[in-house]
Amino acid sequence: MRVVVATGNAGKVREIAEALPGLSWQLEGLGGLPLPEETGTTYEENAALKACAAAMARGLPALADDSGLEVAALGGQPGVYSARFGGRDSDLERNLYLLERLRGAADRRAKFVSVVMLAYPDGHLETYRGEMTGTLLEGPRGENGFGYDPLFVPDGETRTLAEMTVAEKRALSHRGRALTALMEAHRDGPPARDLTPVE
Ligand code: ITT
Repeated sequence: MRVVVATGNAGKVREIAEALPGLSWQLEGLGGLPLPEETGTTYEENAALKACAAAMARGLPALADDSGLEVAALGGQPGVYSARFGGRDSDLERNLYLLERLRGAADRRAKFVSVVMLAYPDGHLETYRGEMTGTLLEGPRGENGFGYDPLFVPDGETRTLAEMTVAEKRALSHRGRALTALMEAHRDGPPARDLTPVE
């Protein structure tokens, strides 16, 4: 099956490609197709916007991920707004802004959430969600990954996500969990679905 990977984030592309080799899918890029503005207030809404736009434009199933970091001391912010946190333009600036917002905070617990959606051109949607809890350091460590990875140490680990390989991150990450659920659902072909029109 040909599947469009509907993301402009190169870090996500790497993780999605690494996580799905068990399915003999032919993953394709956006090929210049612009993604819609993320006007939703939930991960599900934004993932559906991205996946459906790509599926309809390309006439192929499309996979999108909407994700974010929820910080306990900030009441769950930045959440769905993680890519635009503080209006900062780069991962580095957003990490510095997060450190500034958390300066002196004793509670450094945080949670990553990923909602992966597979949309078909006929409008059918499959949704998979994954989460990962951990703590935020007071300074960055590691060169791998993207986004807030250099600040985040998953529970039970000593290394940040940016000190792990793509495969190590997948084994415990929010996105890895969502993609594993997708892969299991598709191991024997697409999940059975009822296409009877709703009366
Ligand atoms: P697309 O919409 O094109 O997929 P995006 O980066 O804008 O790319 P989101 O709107 O889902 O994606 O924003 C998610 C942000 O949350 C992302 O830019 C990072 O800042 C952060 N984030 C999500 N998953 C992450 C991860 O695994 N590691 C580090 N940061 C992550």
